[in-house]
Amino acid sequence: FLGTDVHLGVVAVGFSGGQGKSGVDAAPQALIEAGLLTALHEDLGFTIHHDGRVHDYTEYKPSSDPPLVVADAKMPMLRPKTVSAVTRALSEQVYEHAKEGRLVLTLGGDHSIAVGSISGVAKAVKQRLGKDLAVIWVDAHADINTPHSSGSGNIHGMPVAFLAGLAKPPKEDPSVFGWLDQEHHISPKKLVYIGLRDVDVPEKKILKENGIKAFSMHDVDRYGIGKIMDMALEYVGDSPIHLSFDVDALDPMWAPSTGTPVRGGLTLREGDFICECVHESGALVAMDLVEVNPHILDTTGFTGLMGASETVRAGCSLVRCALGESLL
Ligand code: HAR
Ligand code: MN
Ligand code: MN
Ligand code: MN
Repeated sequence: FLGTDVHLGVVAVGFSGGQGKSGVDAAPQALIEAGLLTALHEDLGFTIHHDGRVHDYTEYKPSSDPPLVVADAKMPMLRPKTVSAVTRALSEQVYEHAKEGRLVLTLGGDHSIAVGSISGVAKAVKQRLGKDLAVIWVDAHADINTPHSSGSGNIHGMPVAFLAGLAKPPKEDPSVFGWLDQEHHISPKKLVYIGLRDVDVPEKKILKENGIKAFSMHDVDRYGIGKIMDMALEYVGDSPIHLSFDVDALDPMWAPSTGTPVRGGLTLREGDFICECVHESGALVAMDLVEVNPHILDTTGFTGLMGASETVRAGCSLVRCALGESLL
């Protein structure tokens, strides 16, 4: 049993405020009901530290949170105070696990929650190991818009910009992500994307200007997923890895039930392979699984219910692979 004596901290985040569709907040419950945590304990041998709750963070939500108009921005930021407060609370929860040396699994929720999970792990890794955290971001999208460049105002399209310090708390309300400080940040040089195929024009500019490593679906087709993982892990070097897996990186054929599906994605097997390689590196310290939306029905040729349960199944498979299931 590889997971034997490995302590796994689990945070279940039922949060959807980083985007406009409901249902993604139901994902942690669906994943847990599908047996994910039981499998991690019984089959992989992890000691699981989970408070038994799916957090909705209502206690952190401000009573009023109007769209924040930012000067020269195309769109106002949506639910800024809420996303900031929720991710701040999550950051502390994740930090509490990571500082004990636990591997941390965060079950989202939309991808805005990565501001919380990654910042909490980055801080613990700096303190415990004196190292910078590397992030492998597997996604159809780059999620690196700033409040200025975003065409939607949805914060799930911005987490990387705030984490990498490329977006600052807006002048109009500096309390929004004002809690993020140096120890929470990641370096743009320690970030690798895999699976990109729906990147906004201003995001492409941000990637280029900051020399950020990105493997698009075009690169996956050209090199094959085996070579992509060799290159990604070589780029990461000996840094501890946070794997942030957006289920929409998978083709909608495998993961139809997600808020912003994009055709031409990874097969489930390629997604599992990414997770297996990260596991095999021995450097995994945390994982997010996000954007599973069990309530979005009929997004493809699957019947609605099938699409939702297949997406939950795919999500469970990705997590199990990252935590060592495929090891013989
Ligand atoms: N780039 C678009 C935006 O900023 C779409 C963001 C994407 N949605 C996600 N994140 N599921 O990966 O709004
Ligand atoms: Mn037991
Ligand atoms: Mn994403
Ligand atoms: Mn995405």
